[in-house]
Amino acid sequence: MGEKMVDKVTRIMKTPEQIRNIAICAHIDHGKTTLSDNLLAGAGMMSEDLAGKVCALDFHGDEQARGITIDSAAVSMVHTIGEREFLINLIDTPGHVDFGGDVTRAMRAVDGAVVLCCAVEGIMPQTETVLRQALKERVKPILFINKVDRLMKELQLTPEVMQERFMKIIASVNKLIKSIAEEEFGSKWQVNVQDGSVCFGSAFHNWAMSLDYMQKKGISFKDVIDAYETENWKELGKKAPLHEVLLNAVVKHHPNPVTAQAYRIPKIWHGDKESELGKSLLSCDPKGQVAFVVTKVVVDPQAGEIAAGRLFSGTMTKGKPIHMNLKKIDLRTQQIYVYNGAKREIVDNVPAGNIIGLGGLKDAYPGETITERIEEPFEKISHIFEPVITKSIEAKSPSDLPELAKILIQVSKEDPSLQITLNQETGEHLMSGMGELHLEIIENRIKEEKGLQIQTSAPIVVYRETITKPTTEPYEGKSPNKHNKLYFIVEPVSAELKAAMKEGKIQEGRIKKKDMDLWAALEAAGMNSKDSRNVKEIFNGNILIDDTRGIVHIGEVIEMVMDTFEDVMNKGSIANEPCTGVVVKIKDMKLHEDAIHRGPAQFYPAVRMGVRGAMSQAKPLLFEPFQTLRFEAPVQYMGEISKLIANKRGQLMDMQQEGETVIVVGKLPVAEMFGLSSDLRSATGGRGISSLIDQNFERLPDELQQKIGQQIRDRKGIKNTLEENEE
Ligand SMILES: Nc1nc2c(ncn2[C@@H]2O[C@H](COP(=O)(O)OP(=O)(O)OP(=O)(O)O)[C@@H](O)[C@H]2O)c(=O)[nH]1
Ligand SMILES: [Mg+2]
Repeated sequence: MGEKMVDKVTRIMKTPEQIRNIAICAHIDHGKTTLSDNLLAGAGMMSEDLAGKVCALDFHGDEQARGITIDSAAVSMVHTIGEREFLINLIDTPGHVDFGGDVTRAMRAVDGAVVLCCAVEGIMPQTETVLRQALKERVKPILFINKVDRLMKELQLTPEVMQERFMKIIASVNKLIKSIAEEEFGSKWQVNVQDGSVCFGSAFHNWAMSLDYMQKKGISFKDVIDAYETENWKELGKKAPLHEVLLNAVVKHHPNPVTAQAYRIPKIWHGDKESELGKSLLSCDPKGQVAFVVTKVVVDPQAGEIAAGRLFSGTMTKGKPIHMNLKKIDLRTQQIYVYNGAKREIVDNVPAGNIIGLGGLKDAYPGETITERIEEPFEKISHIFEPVITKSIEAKSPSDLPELAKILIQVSKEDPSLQITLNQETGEHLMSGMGELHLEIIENRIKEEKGLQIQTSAPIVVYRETITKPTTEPYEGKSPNKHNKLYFIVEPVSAELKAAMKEGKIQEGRIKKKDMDLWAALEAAGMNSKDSRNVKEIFNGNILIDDTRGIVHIGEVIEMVMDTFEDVMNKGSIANEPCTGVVVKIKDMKLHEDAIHRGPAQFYPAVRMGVRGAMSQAKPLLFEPFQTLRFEAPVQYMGEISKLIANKRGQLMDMQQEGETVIVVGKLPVAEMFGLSSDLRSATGGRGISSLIDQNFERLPDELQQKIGQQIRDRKGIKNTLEENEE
């Protein structure tokens, strides 16, 4: 008997040069899971006959039933090139935008991405989104053009037209990489046929080609065409097996963890690079301090919570004392898992550079940084889109309330794109998610997988509060004892700064030290250098600036100002909805000499009064979520689609005809989008599809401001706090 697979995996894990950490990502349905299955089968970790037919990586029942991926799934496999063995740690990601948060998080764990593109559909909105997600984390893309069988079998294209189609896809992907990536990577990471960073094939029929491979094996494009003419594509799968072609390309073009961490760490970890941990992170040192980032939490019926993620530094051993930097908890590691195919196996220790699972970390959420001592955590993993719809949720039987609370905590760990809040006024739980499907899936999982009977409300949209003009003079906030006075002005965040924040160029959080990178990023987005140096905190798209001078005790009170700033930004004064796009500047402070008279009980109300008061003078308004959608349908439905958009308070942005197909881009308020997919189906005889391009919060029309504000307040059982402030 040869070496057991798990022993092989654990052996190669110790040689970083032989590791590749990759994600498979694409627009919905382009074939990611079929391809991932195929790779597993090729590596001998799944029966070849099943590959492509079962989507074995869609572990959940609902994924199988619906035929879509909901959760990202990690697997590991061994790939051999000549004499050399490589460990491929792979994450299959979901394509539906509602689950896009999982893609963002997976990108933290990997160094390379295989971007799939369906040869028939071509570049779709999510193709661009996944490229953004990858490049933001400095994850290097390569391209796989999938479903090439359909070009021949269904569309019966000639070789020339097929090649033209490939060239068009490649050119578009390169244009996107160039425009999205940071300058130094934009040109370096262009994909091309010549060097084999572009492959094409059929995940369904188990074959793939790259120029490299074709030259090495003496296969020509004509062989591919012939195989389909003679209905002999099985042969193609033997001549050019998908796993061999694609994993060769992965090994050649994707970096090993040591190479990758040298340029990824400066982007995703903002601690001191000269420190012991800093050096160890940059070199992926297995002898250094442990640093692990959780990217996915899975609740296993037997094993309990498993936190999967990337070990960037040190060696994780069983029983090691560790610190969770966000939760600020000390504990010891329990089980350490590695992946052997799709199976989890318990091991004693794993060195840096791998994707692993940790058992028994009850309080770990995705995004957590686990180290040996208290350390600077990794950059927050922030998803491009925010939750836009909410439902209230309650247990059918009141006695199940504690169980519901427990399950909701579990669910929000498994899926941090879901936000759970408790409405203090009414005592009801609210869950906010990315879209209708997202909430539907969560609801069903609570019922089916967790076995709790629940009831939910109809969905409502999530609003934002913001201000629309600057205040003219400072607003005074006074402490209840009248001994402390603070003065605030507010102004809207500029469009340029907003864009920079959305693109992740500006990091959120409290600013503790001189952060030159942040100053530079703020100034690049148009902030003046005096303000940028005084920024104290960036919170949910709001900025706190200390514009005071010579206040002796400021160091003792600034934390309290920040606490209250967050509090006010979490609950705006119109309807307790979260605020965004507000710059708060502290202009002056008059503080009592004696610390005893400026404790939290005095300070919080003073800051709150000052900030809310200033905002009430700055024309506060409600913003609502808008989605920009791409509609595609046969050209005769052009009129129907424009009508659909207009009827939903939408705006037509673009319309283009490509052959028999019309592509329409429209921007619609989410509040009018409930049931859109069935409306679209009936408007287009079932032949129209839509996909999300972008999402933004924009001003709610004036005639709706009063009405919606009142509706939200009624729903939440709050009175009009804005009027209170204006008294
Ligand atoms: N003809 C053909 N069909 C394919 C190919 N690859 C995948 N499919 C089919 O496309 C559909 C979607 O495949 P999946 O692998 O589930 O796609 P996915 O990208 O994982 O989908 P999501 O995870 O939901 O985004 C299935 O019906 C597959 O059988 C291919 O190369 N050729
Ligand atoms: Mg899938």
